[in-house]
Amino acid sequence: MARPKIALIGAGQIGGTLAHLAAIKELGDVVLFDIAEGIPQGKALDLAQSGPVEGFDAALKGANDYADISGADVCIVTAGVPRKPGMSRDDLLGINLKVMKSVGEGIKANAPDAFVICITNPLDAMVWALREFSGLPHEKVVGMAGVLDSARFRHFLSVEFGVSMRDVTAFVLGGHGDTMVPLTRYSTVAGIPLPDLVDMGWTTQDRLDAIVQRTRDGGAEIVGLLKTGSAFYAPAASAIEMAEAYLKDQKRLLPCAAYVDSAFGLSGMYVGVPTILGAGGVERVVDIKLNNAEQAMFNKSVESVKGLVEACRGIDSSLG
Ligand code: A3D
Repeated sequence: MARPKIALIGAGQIGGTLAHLAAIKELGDVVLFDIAEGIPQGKALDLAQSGPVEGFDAALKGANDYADISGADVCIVTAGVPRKPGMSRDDLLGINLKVMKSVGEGIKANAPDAFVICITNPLDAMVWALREFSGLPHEKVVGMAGVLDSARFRHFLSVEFGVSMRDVTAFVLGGHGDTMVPLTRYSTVAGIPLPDLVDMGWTTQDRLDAIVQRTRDGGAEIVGLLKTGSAFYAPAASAIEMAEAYLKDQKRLLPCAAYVDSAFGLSGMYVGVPTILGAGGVERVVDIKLNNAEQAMFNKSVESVKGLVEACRGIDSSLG
C-alpha cells in the first residue's frame, strides 16, 4: 500500500517543523509547497538528509507548483504571514485572506479529497475562508488552535502542580484570540477537576486565574521573546496530532476550530469546540454543557469571530 501523501502549504517556520515531525513519525511522504523559490526545496533536501541518521522512511520534496500536491491525503496550511511584536492576530486578516484564496483554489484543483488543517491566523476566520475558497466538505476542513492553546494550559498547570504533563488534561474552546475560553471545570489532573484542586489547596484561585490569563496571552508571550515571528514548535506538534488522528482513524477527542451547525446554539460558523477526529475528518462536534459564566465567555468569543468573518466578506465580495 502506498504511503499517505502529506502536503504542507507554506514552508516557513511551522511548515519546516511539520515536515520534520511528519517524517520522524513516518506519517507519510511529504511535499513542502511555498511561493518562495528554493526554500521548500532546500528544507526538503536538508530534512531528507536527516533520514539516515533518524532512521525514517519518508520521501520529502520541495515544490512551487500546486500540481505537486496532487492527490494529497492531508494538507496542512501555514501559508501567509505571522505576527510581529505589537501586532494582534487580527492585524493579519487582509494579507492572509488573499493567501487563503490562492491556497483554497490550489487545493480544490489538486487535492479535493484531502483532510485540510488550517493554521494561518487569524485562525477561525481563515479556516472559514479557506473552506469557502476550496469548496471542500465542511468536515474535511478544520482549524488548529484548541490543541495548542490546551497544550499551553497543560504545560503551565503541570509546572504549577509539579505533576507530569501526561496527567494534565485541559480544554480551551472558543476563538483563537484574546477571548479564548480556557474551561477550568473540564480541565483535570488525572480526572480531578481544577476547582477541586483549588479546594484541596494545590493552588489558589488567584494563581489559577493568572495561569488562565497566561494561556490566553501564550502566543503573544512567545512573539515578544522571539521578536521576528511567532511560535512554531508547539503549533506544528499540535497540527501533527490532528493529522495523525485522521490518518490512523484514531477517533481522538480534540478541541479544534470546526464547522458548528446546530450545536452550542450556533448555526453555520467555525469556532473552537470539542470534536472527534477520525477517518471521516470531523466526525462529531461534542456539544458539552456550559454554565452561565462559561457560556458568556464563549458567546463573547463567538461574537469576535463573527466580526472577523464579516470583515473578510467586506474585503472579498466572492465570499458568501
Ligand atoms: P513563516 O515562517 O513566515 O512562514 C509562512 C510561509 O508562507 C513563508 O515561507 C511564505 O513564503 C509562505 N507564503 C506566503 N504567501 C504564500 C502563498 N500565497 N502561498 C504559499 N506560501 C505562501 O510563518 P510561520 O510558519 O511562523 O506561521 C505561519 C502562520 O501560522 C502565520 O499566519 C501565523 O500567524 C500562524 N500561526 C498560527 C498559530 C495557531 O495556533 C493558529 C500558531 C502560530 C502561528
